[in-house]
Amino acid sequence: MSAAGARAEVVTPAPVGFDVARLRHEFPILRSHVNGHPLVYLDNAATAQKPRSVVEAEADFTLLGNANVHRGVHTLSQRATQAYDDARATLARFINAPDPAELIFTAGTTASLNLVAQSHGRTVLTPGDEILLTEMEHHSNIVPWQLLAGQVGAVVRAIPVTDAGALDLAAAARLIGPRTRIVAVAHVSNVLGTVNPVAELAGLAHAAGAVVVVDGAQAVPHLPVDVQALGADFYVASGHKMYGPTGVGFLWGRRALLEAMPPWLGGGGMIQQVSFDGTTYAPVPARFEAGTPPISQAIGMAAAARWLQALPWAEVEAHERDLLDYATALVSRVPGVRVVGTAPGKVSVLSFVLDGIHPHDVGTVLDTRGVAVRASHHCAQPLMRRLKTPGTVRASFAVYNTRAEAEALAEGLHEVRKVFG
Ligand code: C6P
Repeated sequence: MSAAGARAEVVTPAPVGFDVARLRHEFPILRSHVNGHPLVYLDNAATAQKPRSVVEAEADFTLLGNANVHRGVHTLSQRATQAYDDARATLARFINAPDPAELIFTAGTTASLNLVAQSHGRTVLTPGDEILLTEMEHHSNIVPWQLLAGQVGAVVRAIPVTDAGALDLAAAARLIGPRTRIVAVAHVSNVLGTVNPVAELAGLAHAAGAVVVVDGAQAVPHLPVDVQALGADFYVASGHKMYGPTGVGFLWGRRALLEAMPPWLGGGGMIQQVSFDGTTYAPVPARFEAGTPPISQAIGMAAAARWLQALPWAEVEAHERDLLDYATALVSRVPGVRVVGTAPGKVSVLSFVLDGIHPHDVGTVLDTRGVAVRASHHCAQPLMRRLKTPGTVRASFAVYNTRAEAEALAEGLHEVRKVFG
């Protein structure tokens, strides 16, 4: 795999300051083979692989500590409750939230965004109000707002993206106005890798009296996140993209906003008193966690946060930057490649199209060589329209990827070129 030199031309050792080979031992799947080739997993933006410590944290709880939370007087239930609440505190620290009670466990980013739309949005919006998105949003940060807009008579608008894939901040300043109530933006684009200027947007939004909802799904695995420094009002993410389990995510919100929000889902665990004359609700966060929550998954996600926090971040960022630059240089040399998304400071994602070849065909040939990429519209069809392409090929990198894997990608693309001419 590493003898890629002839085609890829550049085979230079990475300036790695930490031991990637050792780190890879924590991910048994990375030693597997696919279609007779060593797996080259470059679909991390879809879901990241999980280190042993995360899987073990979840398994230990399930095998040795399993009980429901916030419901039992028995010892096992109290221990489970403690572990679940500890997970909340860990995640709150992970994003520098001022108070763990502001962090709500959900099923993931999509569920979190729907919760904000249906609870906060439905309460504050009136007909003619505006919800401002960006052209680079994932469908999860578009459709919930469209549903809401239809329900309350609001208008959805989008901040344009430049040809390089950066947010047009000047246009944002023009679009944010007295009717803007909500500005919802991806911290990092899942297609372009663009890191959006959230703090600047928050400044503009707050000056207009709007709140800022940040979709952090693609940011938390790659950037240290500080919700206070960002000036966010809500910040959401998924466990499975940050090396944690599926089926869990979080919504962080400012306490005053959360406290003003009505429940969205009703059920056990979110009430104070229930009677047929009326029901009163628990304070946050319980008010938004109806039913048995994803307990083992929350514990696994907290283990993932601890795992991430234990990494040497300066070195991780240098490694991921090097990988992205290296892969971009190699892939750009393949005849007919056009890289999509070249915003300065972008992270972790390399999207491209190959002239005359459908992305699905590229992905299929790469798969025969064990290289896993995503080839589609990436749940961002408005962005595809803006980019005038039905889809892209997307290689997305994680901390455990190597230069040799970038070379395998580039070699595979030369092969695609040979197959399709
Ligand atoms: N993007 C991708 O391959 P969920 O499915 O709820 O965990 O996350 C949804 C989501 C929201 N926002 C962004 C920026 C995302 O990237 C995603 C998930 C995956 O790009 C699967 S479509």
